[in-house]
Amino acid sequence: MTAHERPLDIPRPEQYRILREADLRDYLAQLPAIASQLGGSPATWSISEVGDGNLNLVFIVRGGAGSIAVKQALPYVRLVGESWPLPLSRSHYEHLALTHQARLAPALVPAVLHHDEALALIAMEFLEPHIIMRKGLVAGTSYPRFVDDITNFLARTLFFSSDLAVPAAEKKDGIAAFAGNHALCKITEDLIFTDPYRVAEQNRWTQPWLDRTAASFRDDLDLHVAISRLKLKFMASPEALIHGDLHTGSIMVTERETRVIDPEFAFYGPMGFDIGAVIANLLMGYLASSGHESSPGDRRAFEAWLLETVERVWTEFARKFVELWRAEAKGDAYPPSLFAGADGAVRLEAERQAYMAKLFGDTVGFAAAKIIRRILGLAHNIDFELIEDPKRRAVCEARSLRLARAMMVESSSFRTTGDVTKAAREMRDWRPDFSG
Ligand code: SR1
Ligand code: MG
Repeated sequence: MTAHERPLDIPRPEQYRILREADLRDYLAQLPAIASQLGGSPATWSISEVGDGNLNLVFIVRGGAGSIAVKQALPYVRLVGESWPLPLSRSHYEHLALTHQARLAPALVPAVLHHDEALALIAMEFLEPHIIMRKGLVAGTSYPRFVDDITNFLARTLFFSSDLAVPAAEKKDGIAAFAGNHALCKITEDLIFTDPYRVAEQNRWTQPWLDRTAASFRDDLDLHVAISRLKLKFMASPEALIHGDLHTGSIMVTERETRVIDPEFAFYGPMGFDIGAVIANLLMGYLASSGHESSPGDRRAFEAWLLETVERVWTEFARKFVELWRAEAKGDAYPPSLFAGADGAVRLEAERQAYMAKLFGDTVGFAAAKIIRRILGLAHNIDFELIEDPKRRAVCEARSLRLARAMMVESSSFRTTGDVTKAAREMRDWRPDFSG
């Protein structure tokens, strides 16, 4: 049997049921390790469903001795309803990815306490007092540990699943192990790389202010070429095991800690998709910030931190990734025997720099795609949505769309992170013309 034929231990429909709070209590009560971690009698546990994401149920269970989080996949997209079925197997891939990430970056992901394939359920360490980073950014909070933590996560998870670090056979087994997660990839392929650029029933934007921009994006062939190149890269570049949905809603933070959650979109894809997701969400936080001001300019210091963070996410990631490449290159790519001697070492180092320059280009393109989808596509984010005055929101969104279009189409103007932050700073005070 080849790796591709290996049966996946995915939930069987007849064993699956959607858990209500009372069912979950009974279910957890018969798991000795979990019951003792919660402590006290199951009847006293408080259980509440708190999921505010687009796909799943999330419960917080509090007992006398401790608390846990329980995530259960629904057989459909929660945001839309039963009309949009979605495989439960995403829980299998999430568990696989969490296990992989825990090996490589143990302090940066929640500990898994229990996994039930049949119920598509994962019980995890409850992160407290962590909050979803996106909420913190809307409130104007900066996070001093974030750059170091997220760049450790990115550099280690991406490098150690790439052909630079692992032998070819192991890498291909990895690709095969995640290949079945194609329904989640398809969501990304449609919602990020296709729908915002065409008429699609589920698209929405802040009307009427963005009507003209949305129409122009549907007619813009330069943009259509650029997004199609990115889509192909997403579909056909199994560079590393990527998280696949690394926005600031998938990151939990305190001022001292960072944890990456929710890797259900994981598969072997292009590294720039993950790095771009982080950078896109920081840029959206930046361009949404003026919409959350109580008085003009009162968030300037926070905004400066966000742009500095954009720059440092890339430079620290690149530094750590190249360091790993110099020290831990045990994969089959770039065989050392081809780069022997002083000249070989010089050429290999130059090649590393060229690789990083290309990865930076991918990152900028994917970041732009992630911004556009949050403003013109189905799934929006609270950075903009919580700006109550729709015209004020539209101003922030129009600035973000203009920046993202430039990042995607004028890629030669974005060679460094400084180019990106300079363009974002210029966009911060641009006044869109909504007349006509
Ligand atoms: C229908 S799912 C919409 C979005 O939610 C997830 O968080 C992903 O970002 C996906 O694209
Ligand atoms: Mg998610």
